[in-house]
Amino acid sequence: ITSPSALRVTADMLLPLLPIRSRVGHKGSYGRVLCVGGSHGMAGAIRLCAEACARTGAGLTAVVTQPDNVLSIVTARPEIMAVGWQEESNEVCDRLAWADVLVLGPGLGTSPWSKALFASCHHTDKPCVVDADGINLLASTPDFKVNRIITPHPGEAARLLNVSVADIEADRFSAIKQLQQNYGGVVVLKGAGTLIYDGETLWVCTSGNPGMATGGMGDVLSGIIGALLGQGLSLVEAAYAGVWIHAQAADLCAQSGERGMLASDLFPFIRQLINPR
Ligand code: NPW
Ligand code: AMP
Ligand code: MG
Repeated sequence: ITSPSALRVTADMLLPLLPIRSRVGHKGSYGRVLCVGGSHGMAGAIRLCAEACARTGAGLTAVVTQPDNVLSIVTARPEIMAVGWQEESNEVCDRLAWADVLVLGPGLGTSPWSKALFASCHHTDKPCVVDADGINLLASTPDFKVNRIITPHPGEAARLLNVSVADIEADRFSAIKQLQQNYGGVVVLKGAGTLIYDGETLWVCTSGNPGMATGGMGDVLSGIIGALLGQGLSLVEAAYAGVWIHAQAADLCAQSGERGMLASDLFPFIRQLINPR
């Protein structure tokens, strides 16, 4: 898991990065984050992403998704602003203009609707987290971007590099370096011993546990990272602090057992970690 050249992410790195909640702060002070995704059957992915974002302290969280998903998302979490997107609609341009940060991909799918929505958003020069099907669509239209974090699991990393999962796992250090060279920005290579690399420094997170091997866990991570970008952390700070908060929340959650953990079970622990006593 570790390499002599990798810096280990630790608890004491987090607090100096989190902005103080000023007594005169308002919701516009802590980031407007737009989460884009959730095709048919995957409303849960974008809802988990958006709720994780709100629970990590973002001032305002919005979702652009399949029209059918809007009601379920806002019913379950009325704090989130959700709008449905159809291919002829300008809604996503308005929302992109509003946003400080974009999280693109959880549950997005790879259908023509997904590809059109991806194309409408991905040109942004705002700080951006690309995850899940956003990564799969990026693999078919590769580009190099500085202001972006990509968060592949080994299956997605294999698609980005056009190699096998076994190749990625055989040498995760070479894989993340190749991903950063090809795609730019910051790369988070997920899995036990998640790696973070910005082209200069390699970080490793040794927190986390196999209870995290459950659907929606990665969608929560992308929302956490989006919220940290919204609160003014740099790309690499948001990436390593987000990975640590996510993994540490999962370790606290696993104190009552790794089996049967749910991605949404992490929310109270995230809140505990970003508000230490
Ligand atoms: P295998 O065959 O399992 O051994 P995909 P996805 C391989 C949404 N979701 N970790 C793996 O190998 C996501 O947001 C919606 C993970 C398989 O071949 C995406 O938009 C949910 N995979 C969409 O579903 C909850 C690994 O990679 C492939 C691996 C698809 O995302 C679930 C899996 O990758 C989900 O989050 C590793 N360590 N190593 C919801 N509630 O709405 C190898 N693989 O095909 O991109 O599928 O990750 O589920
Ligand atoms: P995804 O596959 O996109 O849902 O992401 C899964 C998340 O859970 C990533 O953050 C992984 O690093 C984490 N995860 C999954 N399995 C493990 C494991 N065995 N040990 C540590 N972290 C894990
Ligand atoms: Mg995922």
